Amino acid sequence: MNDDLNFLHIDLDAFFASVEELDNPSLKGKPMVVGGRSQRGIITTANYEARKYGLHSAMPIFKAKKLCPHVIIVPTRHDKYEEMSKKVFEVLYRYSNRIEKMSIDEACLDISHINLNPTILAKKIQRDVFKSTGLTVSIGISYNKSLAKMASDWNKPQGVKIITKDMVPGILLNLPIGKIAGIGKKSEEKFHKMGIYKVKDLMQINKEMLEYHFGKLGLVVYDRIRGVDNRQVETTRKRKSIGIERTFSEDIYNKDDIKNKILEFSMDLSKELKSRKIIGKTISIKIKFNDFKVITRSITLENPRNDFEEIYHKACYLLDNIKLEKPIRLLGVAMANLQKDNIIQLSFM
Ligand code: TTP
Ligand code: MG
Repeated sequence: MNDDLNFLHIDLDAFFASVEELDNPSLKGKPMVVGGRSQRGIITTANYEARKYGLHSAMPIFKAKKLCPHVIIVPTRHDKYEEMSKKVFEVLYRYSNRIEKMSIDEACLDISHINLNPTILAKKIQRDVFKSTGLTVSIGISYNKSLAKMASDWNKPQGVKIITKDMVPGILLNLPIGKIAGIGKKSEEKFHKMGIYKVKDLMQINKEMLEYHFGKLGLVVYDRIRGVDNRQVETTRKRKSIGIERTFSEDIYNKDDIKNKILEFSMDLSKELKSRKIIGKTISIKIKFNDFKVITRSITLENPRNDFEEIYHKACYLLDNIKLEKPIRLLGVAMANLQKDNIIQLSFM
């Protein structure tokens, strides 16, 4: 096992700005922010060029213009960012079914089942996301959720950082307290007023004192800086099945024709499962007759599979046990009872 390094946090680099650069490459290398065009607008994000001038998220546009008069301002296009975010998550689901979506550009993956060196895995994911979307990401890997998040922010953009148990708390001591997940702007200011700026200052404060001043947050912070975080990845989507289903332009009656369709669907389904690195135990078929009566039949295998031969043979077996009394207008083949295929082959890299 990967020395308990079961958490992978991924965060897109300058997300909204990078999407805009993809659509308009002439923006690359120039200071650019995404945000409202009006004077009262604020920046949603700045590309890395603009960050050199001190521009950042939530800064008013008028201030950005003062700091960098030649900054290019691009209006926000949420639909486009949602679409790109979806594409990124599709890539991530090829690696793990246990994914927690933290925001539009951020996710935490449970990678406990992946037997790959974590750096190789992170680089592989970076390459795959880039190949599918043209976007770059930073990745952090650690033995708990908050450290993985911190690690993903470590050397942006395109960073990979791994935090192992023996590195904590040493590696955290010189960090500004604002880097600790859970400490927002307000509590950061409160800490500053108490003369606490860095994690090493926080380390000096005992648990009772932290609880007294910050309540529950104080206790969380006390644990976090000592590398204690027992939260699990909260799966936000759990697919129950993956299937291929189609309504025909003309009803089919002939059994050989139906089997030909099953052959085609089984191949597509197997390809889909393999690309997501998923195996399943329950194969089912669904038939809708031309009077709209629907029949589904399923069979559960001893061991999970995703090869087309098994899907095809079992689906045909199910078909053979259905009385085909009328022409059919819809056919579906699906796999349920899914699990992640543990073996990620290095040769695929
Ligand atoms: P972030 O991941 O915080 O920022 P980022 O991806 O632009 O840059 P980084 O490389 O540092 O990760 O946020 C993701 C997107 O969310 C960001 O591109 C724009 C949007 N956003 C806002 O709309 N308002 C905000 O205040 C922040 C912080 C982000
Ligand atoms: Mg980001």
